Amino acid sequence: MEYFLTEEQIMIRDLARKIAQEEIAPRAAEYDEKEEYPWDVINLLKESEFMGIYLPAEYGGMGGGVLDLSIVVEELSKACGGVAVTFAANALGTFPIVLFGNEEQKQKYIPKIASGEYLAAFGLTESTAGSDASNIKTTARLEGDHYVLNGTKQWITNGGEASVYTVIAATRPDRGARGLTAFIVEKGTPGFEFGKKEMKLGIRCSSTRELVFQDCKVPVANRLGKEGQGFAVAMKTLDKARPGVAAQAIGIAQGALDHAVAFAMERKQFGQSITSFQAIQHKIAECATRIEASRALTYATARMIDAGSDNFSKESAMCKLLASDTAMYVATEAIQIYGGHGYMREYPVEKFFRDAKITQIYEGTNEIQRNVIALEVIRDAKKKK
Ligand code: COS
Repeated sequence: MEYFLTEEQIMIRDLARKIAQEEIAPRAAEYDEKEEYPWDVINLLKESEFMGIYLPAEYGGMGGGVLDLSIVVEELSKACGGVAVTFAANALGTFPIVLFGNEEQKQKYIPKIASGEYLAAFGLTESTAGSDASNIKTTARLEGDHYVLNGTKQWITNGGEASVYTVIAATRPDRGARGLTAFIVEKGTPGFEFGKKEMKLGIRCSSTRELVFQDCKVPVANRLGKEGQGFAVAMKTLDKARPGVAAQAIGIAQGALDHAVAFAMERKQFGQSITSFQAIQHKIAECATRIEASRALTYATARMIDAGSDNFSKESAMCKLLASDTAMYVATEAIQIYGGHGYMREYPVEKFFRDAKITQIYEGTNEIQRNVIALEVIRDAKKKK
C-alpha cells in the first residue's frame, strides 16, 4: 500500500531500515539470549539523530511527530522488539515534559533527551496500580521548596538505564485520580534507587526494573503541571504514546511474516514449495491484510495527532488494540507456516511470538483499550442525541 510519506519520512524509514537490518537483525538472537541492554544500538541511534526525531526543533529535536517516531519504531521492531521498546520508551518518558513542562523544564531536559545524552523513562505502574492506574501508593509530601517521595514503581521500561524519569505520585492520597501529581526525577537523586530487574518472556534485552523512592527529595521546580494534574498527565501521555506500541506491533508482525514467506518459498513438501498450497497462501493473505489494516489505522491516528487534534484517546486505543492483536495473530501463524522449525530457537519466529505478546499488555491491556474505545463511542452517541 502507498502511504504517501513525505520525502523526509522516506529517508527516515530507509535509514532506520538499514540500521535495523544491517546492525540489529544479525544480533537479535544474541540480544535476546544475553538479556543485556543494547547500548551499542542506542549509540547508533544517537548518531543517526533518531533520539530526537519526535521532539520540537526549538529544543534540539528534529521537529517530527508521532508518525516519524512510529516509522522508526516499526523498522526497529522488524529486527528486534526489545531494541524497539528501548527506543520507544524514551518518547513515553519525554511526552509528559513536552505536554506539561514549563519553559524552564523543557529547556533543561528536552535538548539532552533529543541528543541522546539522557535516556528517559515513565514511572506510573505499581504493584497495585496497573489497569487501575489511579490506585497509586507512592506519595509525594510537600516540605518547603521540595517534595519528599516514598514508594515503589514496578516494571519500568528503561529503569536503571535512563537518566530522567517522569513519575506519578499521590500528593493527596485521599483524592484518588484527582490527588496525583507528576514529577521529573533525575537518576542519582539521593533516596532514588533501582530495585528488582525482571526476567521476561520476550523483549528480553530491554530493561524492566523497579524504581524505589525512600525519602527522596525532589525540588518543587521539578513538578510537572499543577498538583492534582498527575492523572491527566499520565492519560494524555498514554494517548500520545500508544501509536508507538502499535508501530512496534506492526514491525513485529511484518518481521514475522517476512521470515515466514521467505521460509515457505524454500520449504518443499510433497515435492513442491509449500507456497503452492492454498492452506499456506490463505495464511499469508490473512496476515498481510491484517498488517496493512493495522498500519493504515496507526498512520492515520499518528497524522491526526500530528495535525493537532485535541482528542484522540479512541483512535490511539484502536490502533494499539488492532495492531497488537495482529502481531500475536501473525506471529502465531508464522510459527505454523514454519511448522516444527518455527518452534525451535534456531529460527527467528519464536522470538517474534514472544516479543508480540507484551504489545497486548503494556501501555494499557487490550481489555482497557476496549473500555476506552467503548466509552468514547457511547459519549459521542450521547452528544448526537
Ligand atoms: N485524557 C485526559 N483526561 C482523562 C483521560 C484522558 N485520556 N482519561 C481519563 N481522564 C480523566 C477523566 O476525565 C477523569 O477526570 P475528572 O476526575 O475530572 O472527571 C479522571 O481522568 C478519571 O477518569 P476515570 O474515572 O475514567 O478513571 P478510571 O480510574 O476509571 O481509569 C482508565 C480509566 C482505566 C482508562 C485508566 O486507568 C487507564 O488508562 N488504565 C490503564 C493504564 C495503563 O495504560 N497502564 C499501563 C502502564 S503505563 S506504561
